[in-house]
Amino acid sequence: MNNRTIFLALLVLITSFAATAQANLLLNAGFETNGGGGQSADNWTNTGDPLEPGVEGWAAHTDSWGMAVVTWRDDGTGNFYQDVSVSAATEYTYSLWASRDSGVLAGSYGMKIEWYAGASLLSSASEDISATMTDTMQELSFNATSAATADTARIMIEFAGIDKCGKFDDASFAASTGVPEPATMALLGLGGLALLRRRKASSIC
Ligand SMILES: [Ca+2]
Repeated sequence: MNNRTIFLALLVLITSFAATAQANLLLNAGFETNGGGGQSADNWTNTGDPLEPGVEGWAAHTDSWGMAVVTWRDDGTGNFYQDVSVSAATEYTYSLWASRDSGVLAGSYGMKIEWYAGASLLSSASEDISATMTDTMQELSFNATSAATADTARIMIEFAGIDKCGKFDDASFAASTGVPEPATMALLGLGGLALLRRRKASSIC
């Protein structure tokens, strides 16, 4: 196998991985279209008593708006979510950028996915992000496999008794199958380069 063949083989391999990258199923994932400061974002439902979540410019990670959870409206308990259609028994990756005000946090923040068949809740998966969130925006994510008969997922941020404001933006929910981690891509690239160098070193051409 010559260098050109190896290069083409690597190109096909990387291209095939790229072709399987799955689309973000969430609409208005950056909360940019909304009812104005303190209101809900289009495609998202906010709950609370009264509404703790609402869009704010100061909660943005990118562009103009992010979803904020404020502590001054009530008891710091509620959620915001969006429903999307899913395939059954399929692994998905849920990620978003998040931060919270500094200081010791009372209560908890969580990323949660609820799996439904029609209107029936089948099961859920959640990740407590209270200890991970800091006062600097960072991307948080976890993977979960949909229930055997699921056709809908409710993608949610929930909070209970929190006393520090939260900021959320750039959410993503996508099938995770076939998408290599960036580290895997980097290793593939390094491996390919090493292979080419070794071939070149031993080449008599
Ligand atoms: Ca945004």
